[in-house]
Amino acid sequence: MNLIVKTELLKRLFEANGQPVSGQEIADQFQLSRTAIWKYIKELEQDGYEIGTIRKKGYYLIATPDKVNAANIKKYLKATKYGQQIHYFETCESTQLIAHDEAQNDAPDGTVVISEEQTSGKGRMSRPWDSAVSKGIWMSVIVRPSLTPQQAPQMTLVAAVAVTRAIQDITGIHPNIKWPNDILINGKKVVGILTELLADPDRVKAIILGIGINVNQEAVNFPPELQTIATSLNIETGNQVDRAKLMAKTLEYLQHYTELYEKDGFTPIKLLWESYSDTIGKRVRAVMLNETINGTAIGITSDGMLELKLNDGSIRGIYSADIEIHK
Ligand code: BTX
Repeated sequence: MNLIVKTELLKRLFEANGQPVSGQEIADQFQLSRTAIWKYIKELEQDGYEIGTIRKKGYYLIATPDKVNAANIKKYLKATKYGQQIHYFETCESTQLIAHDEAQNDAPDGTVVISEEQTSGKGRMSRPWDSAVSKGIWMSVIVRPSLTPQQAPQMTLVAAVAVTRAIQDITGIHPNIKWPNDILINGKKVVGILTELLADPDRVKAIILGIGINVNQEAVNFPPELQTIATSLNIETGNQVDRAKLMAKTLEYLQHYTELYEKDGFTPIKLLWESYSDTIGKRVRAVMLNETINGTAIGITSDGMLELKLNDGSIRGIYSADIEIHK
């Protein structure tokens, strides 16, 4: 009840665009007293909203805190399933760890774990992910698509397409995807995606999509070793970007493309992915655990493998590697 009333109050305050909203009307709608509504207003103020009062007219919104909490996301959210449950933290070690617990505890499809800060953000192969306070979107989405464990790795590519499209819609910038999971702007990493699987041999129980988007950092907010390889939407556009709006758009596309993948298979995702990719057609070096190979990236297969044409003309498919693109 608490969250429903708060969300409705906020929605009305936003929709009123600075004009007063009647506390009495909301009190009537929820069959609460005006004092109860006033208490919710005080809670919102504690959450960082600045709210003014005009006698006999009601409450009006002066300023919104820059937080990616459920109330802020929900005012933009069009996805019907993803983001309906949001677990919000000011700080945590890694949203992936919390999402794993939630997934084991039957969290529904589309549940989101989001934190303003991660003290131990994870990349692939135990690499660290820098997650500065309130500068990015550090979220894990628990998805339960009807896919076999063999089809699950392609969800990384589904997520990459969804995030790229969302960034494009919100900022007008056209990022590139580098196989399999990096999203780059001007050759620097702006997004990282980590896909983890909870599965039985024949059935996917949940896929945990860890998505890190650098949004409002300035160059100095990155540690020195990342300053030449990482960027943010703020650095690239010169503008602060509304994280809640971008997150809502990302969830909308994530749901849309996951459903498309379930319904029509991988081909439409593959085509979209290839159109955003900066890997296809390039000479690349693929660094794998036990070997390194050079070749020209010619495409991705229907199960998400990157195909390289080697110098001797043979074709080699790779599932997992770090890719360096030759200039
Ligand atoms: P990755 O292994 O492809 O990238 C990790 C590498 O990227 C690091 O070794 C470092 O060189 C570089 N790097 C670290 N932090 C950043 C950053 N903020 N921006 C650009 N480059 C960086 C990519 O792994 C997968 C990252 C997933 C992060 C999300 S955040 C929410 C969720 N929770 C969690 O702990 N991880 C995921």
